[in-house]
This record gives sequence, structure tokens and C-alpha cells, in this order.
Amino acid sequence: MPKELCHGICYREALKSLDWGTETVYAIGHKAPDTDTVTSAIAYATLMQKLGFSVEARIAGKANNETKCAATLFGFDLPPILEDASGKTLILVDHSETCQAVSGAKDARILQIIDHHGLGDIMESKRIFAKVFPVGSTCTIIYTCFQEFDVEISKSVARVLLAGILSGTKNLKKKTTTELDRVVYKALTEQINLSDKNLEMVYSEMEKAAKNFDGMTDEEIFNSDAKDYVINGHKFRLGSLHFDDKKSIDDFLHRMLAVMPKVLQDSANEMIFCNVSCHKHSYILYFNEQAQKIAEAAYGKSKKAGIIYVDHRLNRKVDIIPAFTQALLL
Ligand SMILES: [Mn+2]
Repeated sequence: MPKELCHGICYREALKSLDWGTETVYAIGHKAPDTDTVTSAIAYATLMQKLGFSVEARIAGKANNETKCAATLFGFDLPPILEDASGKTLILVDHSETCQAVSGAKDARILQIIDHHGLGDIMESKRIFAKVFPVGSTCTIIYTCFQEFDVEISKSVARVLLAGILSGTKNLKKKTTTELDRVVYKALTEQINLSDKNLEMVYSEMEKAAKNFDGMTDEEIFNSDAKDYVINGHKFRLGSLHFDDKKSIDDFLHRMLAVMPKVLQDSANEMIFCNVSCHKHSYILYFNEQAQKIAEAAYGKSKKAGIIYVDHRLNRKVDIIPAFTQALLL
């Protein structure tokens, strides 16, 4: 069979068989939105519009400093916030867990899922289009969707996708980065004529913005990249922060520990953790006895209350979630 037959028109036909309803469909990423989640929503909504569907991008909360910086550097507008998704039809990008989705998502209809995490708990009885691919960035998957649907990528979409890949893969340095991310990254940088030197500059601006906590309360800092999980019936929040100032790391860890009881209380979880990476190592912070058990089962006894030092850098998706899952099954 000729390769083209599996692409273009045939893919478009499959989309038409979904129940699109009569109202605007929202492409939306997870709560505590990061750059990959925001840019995925924008790029995928654009793709669906090009295919003739009424889809708009939304975000599930305030954009963080890195995303605001990327929007300025790459020239795109941030989508409006969707406060409540009850009764709406959604395309979920960059997540597939109800507990990470926009408020009201459990009373919404899920039409599509485009994600690079593990397959979550979203249940949908109607027909669904889902693409879950283990790459470094959801924007990489969306690039392949443009190809599959045979839609040309405009310069403005190329800029949006590149911003997502830069952030999602930490400029190709994160360990979840795959060859596919690299190939797509290269194609996009060539398309928008960005030299390696300029790319480095752009990425270092984004990095600076990501580490800029100015004007944020400790609680906002903790929640800026926190995700909720339900594993084996246990609900927990796991924050993820980068802090490279060795001199004040202890102070920073204790500030985060101090807000964790309140963050736990305000969220519907049983336990709370945070992964703070500092240069080439990580600190796992935990709060409450149950959390201590899980954290210590995964990473060994803590020498200081609430803190476990790990001599290498941990990734939330690749390292911690599998280790916690195993500990929770014990
Ligand atoms: Mn994300």
C-alpha cells in the first residue's frame, strides 16, 4: 500500500467520524500549565481549525514566568483561562489524568488525547482519537500530527512548537528527549532560521524566567509545577522545582517544607512531595508519616526530617512516578 494512503485524507476522514457536537471544542493542557502544555494547545487548536473544526485553545490556570517569556520571544498570544469545563467538549493535550485536568473535566466530554505521559484514567464511552507517544515534548507529537493530516506548518506555528520543545526537553538535555524530538527540533529551527547561537540565547532567557520566583509567595512557588496523581487508590501531589543556588539551597528546601502542610490541606490529597533538583542531584521533600514511608521506600532513609538527598538528578515522569508506584504497591 502506498504510504500516502495512511496519511492526509484518510486521517482527516477518521477525525470526521468523531462526535464534534455543535459548540466550540477546547484544546487544553494540564493545571499548573507549563510551556509545552500551553504551546501544544495553541498548535493543536490551529491544526484542527485548518481541518475545518471549531476548536480554540484554552489554559487551565495562570501561565508561569517561563511561558510568558516564551510568548514574548516567539511572538504568540497566551490563550484565555478556562475556569470550568463542565458540559464542554475537550481535546486534552500533554496529560490524560482527570486529577491533572482543568476543573470540571470529569463532567466534560473528551474528544481527543494527545500526550507523552503514561495513559491516565480518562474514561470516555464515545469514540476517541488518542495519540500517546513516549517522546520528550507533546509539541513533537503535534508536529507529526501536522504531517499525518498533511497540513503545512506555518512559520508562526513553527515558532510555537519550537518553544514547547525547547521547554519540554530543556533544550534537548532532558533524559526523556528522543531522536524524534531532535529531528523535529532541527526541522523547526531551520524553518524559522534560528541559528544555534540565537537558540542558546533564547533558551537561556526562558531558563532565567523559569527560575525567577520574584513576586511569588512560597505557596505559589511550590505549586508552579506541581501535579496530582492517583496511584493504587492513593492521592498525592508531587511538585517539581529547580534551584541552582547552592549557597541558599538549605534555606529554600526549608521554605518549601514549611508550606507543604498548607498546600496538602488545600488540595484533596493524602500525601505531598516535592522533587527539588540542584545541579546534578535532587532532594525529595515529603510531608506526613504516610509520605515518609513511600519516599523512604523509594529513596532510602532521610538524614534530615522531611528531606531525602539523592546523589543524581531525578525526573518526575521517568524516575519518581515509577519508584513511588512500586512503593505504593508494597
Ligand atoms: Mn507539561
